[in-house]
Amino acid sequence: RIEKNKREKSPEVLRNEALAMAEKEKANGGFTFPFENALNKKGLSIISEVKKASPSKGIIAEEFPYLEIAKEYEASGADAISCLTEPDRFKGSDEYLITIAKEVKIPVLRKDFTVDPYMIYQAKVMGASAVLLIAAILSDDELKEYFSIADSLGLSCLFEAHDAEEVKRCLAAGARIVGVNNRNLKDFTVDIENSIRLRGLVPDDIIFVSESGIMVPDDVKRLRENKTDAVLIGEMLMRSSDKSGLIHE
Ligand code: IGP
Repeated sequence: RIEKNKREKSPEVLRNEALAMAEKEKANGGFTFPFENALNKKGLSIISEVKKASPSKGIIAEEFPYLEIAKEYEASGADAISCLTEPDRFKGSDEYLITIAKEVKIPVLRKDFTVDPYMIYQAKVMGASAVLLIAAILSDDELKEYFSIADSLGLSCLFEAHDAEEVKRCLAAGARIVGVNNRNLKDFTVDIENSIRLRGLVPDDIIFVSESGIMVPDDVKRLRENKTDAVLIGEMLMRSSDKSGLIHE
């Protein structure tokens, strides 16, 4: 029901609501950008993903007590949560994010295919701290425009790239957080070496995230050794009873 109400808002009303929230934060001491702060801490940060299904794996979790999962992530030391809101291929929902953001203290990334400014204002109103900008589906101008809208609302952007060209485009758009997806979206194969290969293209003062296909503690070890600032882990944590992923040192 919540989700329906949110979507029924006109772009104008939604935008004003998001801007009002941002103004209030500015008046109360300014934006704190909690998502990037969480990833900026010393050592490897963990972004734990709440995900029911994916196009490559189908249904991952038959039972999906999303709020409990998010709370377990938080209790196990996750630095941030990634919540899928895309309803078709990922069986996500805006309502999941709204509830989780209200109930946990760590920042929440809206993991969706941002293709319209509306979705950024919506993310703000829903309580997200960050949105995803995928270089493969956005033009250079869109990357810049969406980043600037998010920034003006106090939202961080996770820029997602999967090859050298896209990493460069993200950096040119001003990215402060670059995530390299280890999943090849054409054939769904995963290879963590993809982020290791591209690591050197991203300057040290920019947060570097490795996304997808991180399945065993050794993957994490290898990424840590290669100066990765944060890992984004979905399936492995969703299937594990240990929501820390056994990856904290
Ligand atoms: C998590 P995995 O392999 O740990 O479940 O992957 C995350 O990186 C993946 O869900 C993802 C994603 C995306 C989902 C990466 N980029 C873009 C939706 C949209």
